[in-house]
Amino acid sequence: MTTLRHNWDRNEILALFNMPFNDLMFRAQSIHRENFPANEVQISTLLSIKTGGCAEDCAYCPQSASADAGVKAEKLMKKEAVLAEAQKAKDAGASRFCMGAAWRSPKDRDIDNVSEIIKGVKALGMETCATLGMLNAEQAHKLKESGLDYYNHNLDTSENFYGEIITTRTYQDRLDTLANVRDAGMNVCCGGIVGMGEAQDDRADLLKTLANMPKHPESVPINLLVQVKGTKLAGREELDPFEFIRTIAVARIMMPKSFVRLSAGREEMNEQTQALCFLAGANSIFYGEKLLTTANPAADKDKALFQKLGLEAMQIECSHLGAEAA
Ligand code: SAM
Ligand code: DTB
Ligand code: SF4
Repeated sequence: MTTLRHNWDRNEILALFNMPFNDLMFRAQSIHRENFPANEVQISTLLSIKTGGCAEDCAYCPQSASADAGVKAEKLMKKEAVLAEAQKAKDAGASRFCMGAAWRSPKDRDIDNVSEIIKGVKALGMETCATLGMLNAEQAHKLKESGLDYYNHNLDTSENFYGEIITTRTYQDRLDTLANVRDAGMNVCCGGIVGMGEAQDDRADLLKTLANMPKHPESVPINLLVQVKGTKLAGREELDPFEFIRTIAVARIMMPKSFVRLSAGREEMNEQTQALCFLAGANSIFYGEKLLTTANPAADKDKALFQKLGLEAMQIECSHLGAEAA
């Protein structure tokens, strides 16, 4: 039986990262199939419901007002338009609909508007996820009451490297939001980005912070930096794909019952790298042509990949598998 640990130290995590590749894959895949159906992948679709003009200075992000990436600032989408997109995503096979907003933190009026949207998406029979920036306790409760299943808020990287990437809010701000989401009773979706020029120590420390939380996040997105022209991180040296796959495997080993999402960056990856990520224990993806503002593989390309690998879309009833026993 898998035991869940919350007391990892950096050296043992680094030892996992540096195992012989075959040993690491074998260990991660063994843990994966003890806890999840071996060939099922949960599918989420993303929609940017409020794009661009963001007050934060996240160095990777095309939506920051400090970037020059050609992303136009827009207002919050109308409820009807969001519901039409959610219906399309459902028809295409997505079990969860994730809504992103380029806010530093939502205003209370924004929470009211988004709550109405969430109720509408729930009524379509989908799981809901939102990522709206920092939340206080009251806002988190309101979202929970409206039926929000997951809140995505990433730590992005290690505490040590964080200052190189974002200066407009602190690591502690992020941890406080995550605690508010947890206390409100929502599922936590929290991960980070690799390939930003961080060291392996930083990747290990990010996973350590995630796994040593009182409860593992139910969903752990591992994003590969999408290098967007006009952002501060454009032109960074690319991460070796094997190091990316190792990061997925170590996340799977440390958080055995969490969904590990092979998140942004798939458009830039070949099929073989993606297949190794699934072997390493990734069991969730974003599906559909677009992430928030950047490209994701076309749906028919993903269908063909699933077919080649014998993978199936996980049905919504299985999603409780991600829950950690209290
Ligand atoms: N504004 C909210 C916030 O940052 O909390 C929510 C939306 S924000 C775009 C959600 C996440 O997308 C970020 O935390 C980051 O991890 C990821 N992200 C943004 N731009 C990215 C990029 N170029 N490559 C990979 N991941 C990215
Ligand atoms: C997450 O960890 N990755 C998603 C989602 N959460 C919101 C966002 C990826 C964004 C990639 C850049 C873009 O498309 O703007
Ligand atoms: Fe704003 Fe989120 Fe982009 Fe940071 S990641 S600039 S908070 S939209």
